[in-house]
Amino acid sequence: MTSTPTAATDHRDGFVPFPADLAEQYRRNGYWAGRPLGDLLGDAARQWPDRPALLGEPDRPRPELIPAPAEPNAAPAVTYAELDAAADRMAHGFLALGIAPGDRVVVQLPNVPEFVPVLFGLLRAGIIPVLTLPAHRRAEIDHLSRLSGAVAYVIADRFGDFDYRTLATEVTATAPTLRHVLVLGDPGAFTALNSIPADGDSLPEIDASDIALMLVSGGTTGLPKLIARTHDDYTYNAKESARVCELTPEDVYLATLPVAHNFPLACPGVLGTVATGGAMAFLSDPSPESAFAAVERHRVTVTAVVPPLAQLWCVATEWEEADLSSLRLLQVGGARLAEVNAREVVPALGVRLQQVFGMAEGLLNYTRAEDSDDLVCTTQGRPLSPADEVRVVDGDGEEVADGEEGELLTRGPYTLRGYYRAPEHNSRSFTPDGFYRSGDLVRRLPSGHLMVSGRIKDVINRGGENISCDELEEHLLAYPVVRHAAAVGIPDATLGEKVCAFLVVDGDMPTLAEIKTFLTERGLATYKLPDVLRQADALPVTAVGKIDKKALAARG
Ligand code: OOB
Repeated sequence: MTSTPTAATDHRDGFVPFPADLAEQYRRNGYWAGRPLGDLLGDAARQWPDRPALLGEPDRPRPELIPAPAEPNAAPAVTYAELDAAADRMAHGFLALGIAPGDRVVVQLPNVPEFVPVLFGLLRAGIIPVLTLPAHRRAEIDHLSRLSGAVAYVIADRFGDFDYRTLATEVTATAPTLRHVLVLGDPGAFTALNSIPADGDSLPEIDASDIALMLVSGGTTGLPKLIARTHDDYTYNAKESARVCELTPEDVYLATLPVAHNFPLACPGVLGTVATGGAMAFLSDPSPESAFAAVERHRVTVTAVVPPLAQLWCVATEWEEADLSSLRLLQVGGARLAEVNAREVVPALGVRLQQVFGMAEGLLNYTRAEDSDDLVCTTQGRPLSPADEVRVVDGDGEEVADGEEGELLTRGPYTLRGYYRAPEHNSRSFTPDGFYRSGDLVRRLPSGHLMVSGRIKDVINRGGENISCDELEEHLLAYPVVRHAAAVGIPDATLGEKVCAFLVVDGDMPTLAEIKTFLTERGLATYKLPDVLRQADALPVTAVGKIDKKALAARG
């Protein structure tokens, strides 16, 4: 060994692997197949070479990075064989630039089809993508580049009215390890992504227990953390999700949420679609107008949204006239879908609803096709894998009975054992026997279905009384004109915190007195009633579209 670790060896510093005995068990029981994640695409190309993989848009029928088809009259969609070849050329191109297997590359792309050859190119070269969201800005990108020790940053030239090349100029000036900026579109002072594809003979051998990619934690406090997902665990995550969601080669998946997020990426998302030979379309604007047009144009069968978007889509069916009849499954997750809103989905959109309660850290819960309407509308599903271990515990770490509220702890074949390079944080976020403390409050039914009742920290402490924001919001949503509701704690000299409720309404804003009377009539305890009521045109959202409580509290 030389004294200076090479990039290829040091990527495992600060990675917390699965313990050997459990890993062996996951392999023996067939959860882990020992195959690199990049093989999902190779396998699909062998099985379905001529099936459409990436669907183009009317103004951009063929994505960049994919060579023009050999036959001039070929269909506009990119086939699996073409996508596979493009991913190989990207892999050789990254290596030719001097980016080595094990190096980290920050990827920040909007929802465009080019995301797929870039991702698979990196995976096949053994280079580790750090998947950031389009909404991340200097603070996050600088932090994630440093934490991962990334050597390159992949961006699109612009998206909406934001120029990522300006951000890249700022970040390369401060993040010490970034050597390359690769740009989709007009590169400006940097390197064009479409100038790098290259031919080559061999790609590196990949150890399936090694890190495949890094996801960014969705945590609402502090700077994001990195979640290293292995080839074994993420392949299982995507394939098993595709199986549970009954994806087939006939499915058309629409990536509506930012595709770097675990939900549209692998639950079953893009990777699950690749694993089953379906087609993919990419939406950069999730407004009902553009989403519904995309559903009609591509005959989309499956997509995933967050609850605020599901609500917006339901309302929009009143005026949007696009044909949504191809849609068979609407996955809703990422935050709690109130029962009243869940019950609206089927009549408004005419699709099957699936609730998904997941986390970038691993554990996924899905409602299943065979579940009753009540289970689908009132629970957030049950674990994906028979090997998922779930404990629901009280404040002392003791398991509570079914139906009782407690914190969800979990470990399993696709749940992380520690955040990347975060030992201090890990000592708090994991139990000594390796269970991840999710911070989510849930109740488990005897069937194994979970009902999410809130976050341990999403509680307002009003003069010593704890108020669950989720509970209060559910009641507020029952008020006729209320479309969205969010409760936050705001500082108060006497009580410590008091309750501030933000409402988005269709019609006249109720007064505080009207709301208090309504909630009291619903049987809510007096100490839980809002002290302050504020009207909002819209609630601020996080990078993936969940309601941003931090921003609201600051406004309170
Ligand atoms: C998904 O992943 P993240 O990492 O952005 O956020 C995870 C957290 C969970 O711990 C929970 O607090 C919340 O988001 N959450 C839900 C939920 N789904 C996620 N809370 C209530 N109900 C739900 N259905 O958000 C994510 C990852 C993969 C699939 C789906 C969502």
